Amino acid sequence: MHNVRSIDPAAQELLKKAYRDGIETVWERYDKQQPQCGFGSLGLCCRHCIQGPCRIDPFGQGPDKGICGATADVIVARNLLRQVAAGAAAHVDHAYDAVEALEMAAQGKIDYPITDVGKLKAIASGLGIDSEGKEPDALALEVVHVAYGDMGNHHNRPMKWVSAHAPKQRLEVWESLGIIPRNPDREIREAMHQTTMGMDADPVNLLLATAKQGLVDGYAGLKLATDMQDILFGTPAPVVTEANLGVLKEDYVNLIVHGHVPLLSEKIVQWAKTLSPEAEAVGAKGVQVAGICCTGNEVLMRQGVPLATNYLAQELAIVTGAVDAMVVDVQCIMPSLSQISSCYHTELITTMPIVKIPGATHVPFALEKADEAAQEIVRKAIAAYARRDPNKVHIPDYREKIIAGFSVEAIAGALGKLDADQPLKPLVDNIVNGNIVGVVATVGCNNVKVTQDIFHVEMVKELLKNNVLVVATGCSAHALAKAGMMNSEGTEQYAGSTLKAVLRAIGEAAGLGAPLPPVLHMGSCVDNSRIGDLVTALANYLGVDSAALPVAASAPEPQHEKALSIGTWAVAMGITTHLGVIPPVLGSKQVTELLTVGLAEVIGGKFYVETEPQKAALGLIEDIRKKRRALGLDQ
Ligand code: XCC
Ligand code: SF4
Repeated sequence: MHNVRSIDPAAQELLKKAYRDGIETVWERYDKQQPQCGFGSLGLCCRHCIQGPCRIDPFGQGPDKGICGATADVIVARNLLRQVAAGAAAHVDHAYDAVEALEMAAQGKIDYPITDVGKLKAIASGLGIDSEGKEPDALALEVVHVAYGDMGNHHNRPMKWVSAHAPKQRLEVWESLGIIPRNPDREIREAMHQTTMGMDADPVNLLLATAKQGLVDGYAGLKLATDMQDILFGTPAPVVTEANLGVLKEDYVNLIVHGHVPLLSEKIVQWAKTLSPEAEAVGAKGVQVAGICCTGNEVLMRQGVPLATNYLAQELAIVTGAVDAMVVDVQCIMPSLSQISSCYHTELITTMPIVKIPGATHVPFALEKADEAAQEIVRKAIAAYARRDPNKVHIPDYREKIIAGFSVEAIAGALGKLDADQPLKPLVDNIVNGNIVGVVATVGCNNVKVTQDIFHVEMVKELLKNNVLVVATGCSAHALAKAGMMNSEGTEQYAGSTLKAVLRAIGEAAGLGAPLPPVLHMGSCVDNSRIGDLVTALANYLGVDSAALPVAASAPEPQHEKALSIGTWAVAMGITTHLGVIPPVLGSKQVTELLTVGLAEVIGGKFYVETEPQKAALGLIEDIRKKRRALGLDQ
């Protein structure tokens, strides 16, 4: 139960309006679920066959085995593997759509550009493809061929996307553990098979399979999706805009894009500009597009579209009464949006064949007809504007300036102003001399079990104060953006003295006229691949294992299965990965011990669970200091 539901002032204001308007939100539904099932919370419930459900008594007084004989350890490990595989499936499905889009774009079958030929060549070269004298379309098709080759690999060879992009020393570790994925679809299928009734009963073997799913997620999901999207839409470069629901405008048609895949939202951003005269014809000043969740991050990074809000406040966006249309693609979309939209004039629009919500309008999105779908959606928003009831409108007056768009290329670009030949050198030098103690990546969601954004913000304050540089993605990035930690003022306010000096120097050299923000927005959740790329580049530059770097990760408020998959990838990279919400594993001492201690011995990384923000920050700093000492950077 909550005393405070959110620290976001816009959300707080809208919660009061929701109450007045008689709207039930995620927080009320959470309260109604109390107390939540103890068996489920501990991971001790199995429904993998229909002799069950079976549950293990955590107090040792009731049954200690399922009907088939599965123990608590087996049930917990199987459940975790399924969750991580499900998260990986979501990302791989996303990536597959992006590969298909690049293929069709290169074949001239769809009206999508190949925007970033430089990135295309860089990816081709990483895969060992010679770009000399080749047209972009032809080169793109060769890259697509390799991607499809991984997706359809019927041999026992490692996925090329893994072998081409992973840190060299990591490949040896994964090879020795036998966890390098061959084909993402095959691995996900295998995980489903391995966890069905009467299969694997060895918790250690199940956890290794889970680690393999982490690699599936990291390379066939995140990395592949980002690579394809950068080629199509461009690699992000710094952009300046604003975050929080105050970006909605009373006199504009407000169109929110929500979900994860930018294939449609890129088109919507484009058509919102083109069709602006039609909005003016109905008395609006134009069309304001704003983003929720990771689709929001995608169009922020590349187009500078402002952020509306993150996961937990998606319903509250509609409660403003000022959202004319909300268009959703995939993942993290609350089914409740339909009910809430019906209490206002908001047009909720679903677009994907696998995401339909009763009560929403479905505008089917297909790559071949993307422009038509985007136009139809923008026009629906314009039409809804005319139905907006001014008496129901309340836009909270909160927005924070943000600088986003920090791809690895953009970071190298800014640092390159200090050392053009070795752009990573200034960062590394400042890590070596201790001006920057280390780097923490904060990623992942909001979770209704935690006061919205509090863990992200409070933990990051502590990290910055201690001169730790923070990079962020996903809903964590939204939280830190809304809290004013992604602008130069944030550096002055939150960064410790040595970190501040470095950020000032970089900001000056890069011609920003102000310090670099203390938290660098690296994009959506699939853009965690960018953090992976940065870690890989640092490891290769220093010639050390990524597990040795003074780098850590944290998902302070994780809710989605995808967050577990991403975290598993980070652990497989050898990185200590903090979780601020306890996943359902405590029912097994063995699994819990392996995840938080035992795994580190074989894979170098581990999960670290701490539910108090300051303590979590200090724990991560302690971990970073240990790594610094091991590298001989500190005494
Ligand atoms: Fe969803 Fe990506 Fe989590 Fe936010 S952070 S709640 S997954 S939108 Ni990925
Ligand atoms: Fe019960 Fe075993 Fe069936 Fe799971 S697989 S429901 S533990 S009998």
